[in-house]
Amino acid sequence: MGLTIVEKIIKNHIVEGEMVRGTEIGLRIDQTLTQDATGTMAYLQLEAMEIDRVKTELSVAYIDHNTLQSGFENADDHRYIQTVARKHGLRFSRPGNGICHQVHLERFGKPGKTLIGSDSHTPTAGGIGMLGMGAGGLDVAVAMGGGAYYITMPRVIKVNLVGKLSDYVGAKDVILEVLRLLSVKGGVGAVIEYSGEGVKTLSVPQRATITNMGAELGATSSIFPSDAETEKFLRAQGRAEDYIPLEADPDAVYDKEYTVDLSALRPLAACPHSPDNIKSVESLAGAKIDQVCIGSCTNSSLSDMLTVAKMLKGKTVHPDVSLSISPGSKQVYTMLAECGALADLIAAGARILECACGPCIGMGFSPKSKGVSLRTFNRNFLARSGTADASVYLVSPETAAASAIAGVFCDPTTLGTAPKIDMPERFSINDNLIELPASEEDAKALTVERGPNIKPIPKGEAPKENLECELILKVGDNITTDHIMPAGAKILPYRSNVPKLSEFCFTVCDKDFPERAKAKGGGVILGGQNYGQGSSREHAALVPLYLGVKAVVAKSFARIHQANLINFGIVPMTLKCEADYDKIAEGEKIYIEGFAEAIRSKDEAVLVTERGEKIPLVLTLSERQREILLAGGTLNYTKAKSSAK
Ligand code: MIC
Ligand code: SF4
Repeated sequence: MGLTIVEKIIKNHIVEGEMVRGTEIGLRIDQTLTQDATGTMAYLQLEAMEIDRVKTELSVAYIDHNTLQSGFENADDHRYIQTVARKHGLRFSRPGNGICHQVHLERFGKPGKTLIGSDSHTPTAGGIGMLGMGAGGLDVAVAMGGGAYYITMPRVIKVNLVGKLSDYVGAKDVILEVLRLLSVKGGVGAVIEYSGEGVKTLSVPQRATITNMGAELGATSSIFPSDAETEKFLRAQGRAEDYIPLEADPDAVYDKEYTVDLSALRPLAACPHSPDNIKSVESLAGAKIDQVCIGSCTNSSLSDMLTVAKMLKGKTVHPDVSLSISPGSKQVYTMLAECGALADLIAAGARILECACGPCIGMGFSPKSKGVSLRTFNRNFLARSGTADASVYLVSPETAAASAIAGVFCDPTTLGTAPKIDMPERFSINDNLIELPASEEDAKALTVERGPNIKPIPKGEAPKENLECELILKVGDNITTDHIMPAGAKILPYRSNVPKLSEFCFTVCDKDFPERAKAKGGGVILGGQNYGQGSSREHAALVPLYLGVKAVVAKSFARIHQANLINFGIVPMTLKCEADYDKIAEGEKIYIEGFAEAIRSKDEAVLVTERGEKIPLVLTLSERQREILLAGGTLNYTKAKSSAK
């Protein structure tokens, strides 16, 4: 039987388990990446596990999220990460060098290799045929130490692309169409593989836009074949030697197949507050807008920026619209400057930001009250922009630029023939902001700098035999990690300070939650479908741990968050019967007899409510995960394992 692309990569990297769908497998990881908002925790954990030098082929620490630096906190974190990287054998991408996923694609990603990153958009690397996966910082730390990364052997969904995109229809419209077809839950447990004749018509940056936003499908990863386009891109990056061809066998078996006709696609928009709430831009045309933001790891490549520059050239941004542009990397920024396109953007009235995540993670550029913001980003979750009552729409750079000029939603296909963008034979290459680590010998004398904002990591505890506590919070479906642990300019500086961070936990849903959780000494949370979707931030598990949360019961969990809960010793359990969700009320006392015993060896447990309702719960855990939970989390587990050795 033939293999899919992802199966070929897994076959070359599997170190534990069998390639049987739905079972746990361990993979050897070739490369890792971190960004600063999750990186501090990852490196604190690397240090706690006493890993002196990284054992991967390549590990890179990027600074791209917390670059506002409105106090000492971010700068302290940057210096901490820089000194850890030097000492422990990582490359360090300095602030100003760009967004991790864009830079990694340009300078480091390799077809056929594995990459995990402490950021959910790590699958961007699938644009060059690399298996990139988002993970919690602790899992990244383990991989840096040479340990395996565990996932459930994924289902493989094939998206067959036919035809060719029309003028002014972008790669963003392709992934928005896939989101319309599959929804934010449609990719759970799966890798999305793109194939078909249409693939050849898409450049690597276009493919990367599509794989990037596969994160919003809940997918484990997304991947394109590695072909002549991939070779062209790598050669233009001065990395022709990194190319290998990679495609699925003709008789590969897929779990599901969809076809997207690129020629039939029209510009689309994801409407508030979910990336799968899709409408055509045509149906929104004429509605007033207040803000446009172009950039983020989804749409900040040179070709995106050049397209926007050509559309804005000689025009002025509408007086009622504020337009921000953040190029994805120093390479993109430099090349925009070199060819004069930057001058066109500035002349049109764009507000040029540094090459970083910026407004995508609420670091500045929040919209006005009740503002309508069009963004080329990948997430429009409630309040993520920093303005709770704003309406954020996710669109292509083409739609964004056309609308910025018009002052209203504008379908760019009404503008006639699109400008032609020629990609360079060779990108401008200058890695001077990527610092190399100290040699192993020199590293011994180096000290790691730790500012006062860096607080110790809370420790998990072994579970009690019986669990008796309160249901301290009940929430609905599709709760994101932005609900659990919001980001933004006010909160992000505390990513390495869990006690301070805990003051903001779940406040988007319930402003009293942190106080209540503290007063009750913790308890259990009840969620709906797809609990914990979105970001990879392990703070969404660490902070509840700090507040005393012992278990989360939900209808279903998002992959990375479920792994993070287990890593910190919080037990994820699902409702056997979804209708039982209605039988438990917030504030009720609950009891689980034989809680620890269930974790040790059972697949089920029964939760009894104060009113005597008996609710069966399911524990879907591998042996390894049971051991981790019994040890009170991965840090305790790894330490116990290494001292046993
Ligand atoms: C995001 O897009 O939500 C982030 C910020 O990049 C996160 C990581 C984080 O919370 O630091 C992600 O996607 O994993
Ligand atoms: Fe940064 Fe936004 Fe991409 Fe997250 S989604 S990595 S915040 S640009």
